[in-house]
This record gives sequence, C-alpha cells and structure tokens, in this order.
Amino acid sequence: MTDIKAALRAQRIETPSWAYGNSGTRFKVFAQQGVPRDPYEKLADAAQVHAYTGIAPTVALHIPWDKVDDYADLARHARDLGVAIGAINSNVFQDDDYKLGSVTHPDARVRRKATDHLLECVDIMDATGSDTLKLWFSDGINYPGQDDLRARQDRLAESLAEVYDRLGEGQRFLLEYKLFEPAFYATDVPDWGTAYAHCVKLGPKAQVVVDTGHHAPGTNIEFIVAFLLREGKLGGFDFNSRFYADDDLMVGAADPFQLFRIMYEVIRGGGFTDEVAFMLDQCHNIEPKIPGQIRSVMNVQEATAKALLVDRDALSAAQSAGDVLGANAVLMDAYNTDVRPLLAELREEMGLAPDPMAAYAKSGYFEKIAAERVGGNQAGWGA
Ligand code: LRH
Ligand code: MN
Repeated sequence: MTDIKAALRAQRIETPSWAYGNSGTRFKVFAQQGVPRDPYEKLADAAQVHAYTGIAPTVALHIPWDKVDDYADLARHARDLGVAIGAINSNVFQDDDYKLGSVTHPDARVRRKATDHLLECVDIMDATGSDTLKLWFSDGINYPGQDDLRARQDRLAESLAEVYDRLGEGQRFLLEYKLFEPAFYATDVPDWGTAYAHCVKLGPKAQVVVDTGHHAPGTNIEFIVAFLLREGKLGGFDFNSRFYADDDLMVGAADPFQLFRIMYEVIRGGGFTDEVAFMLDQCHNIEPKIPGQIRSVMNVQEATAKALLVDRDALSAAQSAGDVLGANAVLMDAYNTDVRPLLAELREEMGLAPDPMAAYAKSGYFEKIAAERVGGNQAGWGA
C-alpha cells in the first residue's frame, strides 16, 4: 500500500484556466457569481483546487483568453499562490480570418498569421517558463470539394515544422486531434493516427494529446493510449467526459469505468510519469466552477488509485493461462474497490482535509470572491 500511496502523492493534474470562466453552448452561456475577471483571478481560483487536493499544482493558459502585458509577472503571481503555469494553448479558431482554416487556409496570408500566433505562444512559454505548447486546430471543411484534403495536410505540415524548429531546449508541443466540430465534413487533424503521423515525421519534441471527448462514440480510447505509449508518442491528456459529443463534462462523470481502463493502460504502459501531462479540459456550464474542478481532480485520483490496485501478477498469470473470466475478474476487483478511505487517509498524511469538497465549502472562499468580484468583465471564451 505504501507504494500506491507514494505514487498517488506524486500525481500531478493540471487544471485549465478557462474552466474558471463562464462557458456554455451556442444556446446560452450562464454567467455565475464570483467568476474571475482576469488571468490573475483565474490563477487564484486554481490555487484553491491545489490547496484542497494537493495534486493540482499547475494551470494551463489559453491565448488570447489569458493575454496579459507581463507574462513573467503572471508566472510570479502563480508562484506566490503556490502553483505554476503549465501548458500554453494556442487559439487559431476564433478570428474571422480563420473561417476557411488557419494553418491550412488556402490563402498564404492567413496561414502566415496563424503560424505567427503559434510562434508567439512559444515566446509566452519562454516568459512563463512553460515547457509545453498545446496545439488544437478547428481547421476543416463542411462540404465535399470545398478544399483539397491533401493540400491542406501539406499546409499543416509546413506550419508545424516551422513551430517545431522554434521550440527551445526542453520544450515540446502536443498535437490534439478531434473527430469533428466546428467542421462537420472533414477535420484536418481528426484522429490519433493523423496526429501521430505528423508527430513522427517532426521528431521527439512532438507528441500527441488525447482529449477524451474527441472520439467517435464507442472508440476504445485505452487502446489508443496503450499504442501511443508503446511508441513513446503519448504527450498527455485533455480529460473530460461526454455522453454524446464533445460535451466537456467532468472527467469520470459519464463513464468512470472508461477512465479506470485508461489509467490502467497508462500505468501498465509506464506512462505514470511527468512525461505525460494529465490536464483537465472542461467547462462547468451550470455547476459551480471551483468545486467542479476539485471533484474532477478527485475523479482522476480515484480512477488512478483503483488502477494502481490491479494485481498485475495475478492478471498476467490469468492472461497467459487464457483464463478469460479470471483475467477480467482481476481487473474488476480493482475497479470495484472503494478507494475513498485510502484517499482520505492519504490526504491527512499530506496535511490536507480528508474531504476536499467539504473543506472548500466550509472555507468561505466562494462567499469572498462573490462579494469582491463585482463589476468588470467576467472571463469567458470571448467568442
Ligand atoms: C477543442 C478543445 C481544445 C481547446 C479547447 C478549449 O475542443 O478541446 O483543447 O483549445 O477545447
Ligand atoms: Mn481539448
């Protein structure tokens, strides 16, 4: 049990700055009280999640949603709060110029503009001390014939190569794929294979990020995880959950068994290291934001604890013996284990309250920010 606790103590989950801002769907964005007005306040809220879980010490930024005059000062502010700035997320999906694509756009002027934004994000990494750039492209087409699928891949590869060459010592980028939305006929980076192929061509500083909401229904995501780990190309996760499409709900909420299976393949594949970024990518459209993040971190922690409990020797013995039911039972025993007492004990050993949700609710932090954060523009997706 000591090793499991040690592994859990070393777990690191990165929360997204945009989860603390207002978010919604095309139908409605429901504003909430106490929502941050700037990246400084977002970091303060993220620090609360770390304060009560003990395993969420970094915060991903999204540019320009988190644009500031002095990124080094923002990084200092993060440190003063006991957290650090994590991955820098580019945004080439909200400018009018990007209607027909960004780095894949038929017009070279638009491609130049998009690539320059990606390069600016590397400058921000230099200023914040972040080592990871996360690239997601909304690029795609809505109708057959609208553009040349192959030519768009050539344009994408050209831009990625330029950004790859700009990466400094210890820096890397993670290429994110997504089956559809906002494009509804063809997306230029639609699946893990496309992302993987581009990353292999580029080199070791390019890896794939698996957003758990970006697959066709029924996709065996843990197989993709096992494969990418085997190839040394799994750079990280954008954790969330969904019942239908890219719902961006709390990770583990829709399918906790899937999250367990994913974390088991991570552990089995040697991916439970700092090499793999465990990031949340979620939107709390109707539920309170900070408790939503605390609950999400706890969901990943519970799935991880269950996966660490898998009796690996018994499993491989049953697998080698062709004992189908026996092997499945080993995994299910771990999954059906209630790990909440273990995690409560671990938190106390880490000097934390055993129940983070209750501790945060009792802290009065929400009442404080609801009273203080009056006026100004609440943060959001700025779409
Ligand atoms: C795209 C995505 C991407 C982010 C955005 C907030 O759906 O998953 O990771 O840039 O959400
Ligand atoms: Mn994502």
